[in-house]
Amino acid sequence: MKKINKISAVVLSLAVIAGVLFTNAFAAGTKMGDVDFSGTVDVEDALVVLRAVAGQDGAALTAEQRTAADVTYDGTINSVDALRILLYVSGQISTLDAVGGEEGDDIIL
Ligand SMILES: [Ca+2]
Repeated sequence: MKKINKISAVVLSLAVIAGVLFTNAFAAGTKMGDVDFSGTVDVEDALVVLRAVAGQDGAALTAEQRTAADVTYDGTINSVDALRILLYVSGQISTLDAVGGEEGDDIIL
């Protein structure tokens, strides 16, 4: 019985470590706005968002893409996210980081 408990403790510990490593890797590897994971934020990322918003066949976003696409940080993906990506690409705004305020507030572009 003690051996089973030790094995269970080791397995649980490994699972926790793996979970932490995976979470950190995801956070470090996700660049906000880089929806197609090309390594840069460009017009194509806005198009990927717009295609998904328009419901084009095969254009649905994965969970990781949705994380990268939600540059308005409101929990939904819509054309405003694409617009904010375009404003960033064109230099109209300098960052895609969170813009402050409370969740659900209107986004100040
Ligand atoms: Ca990209």
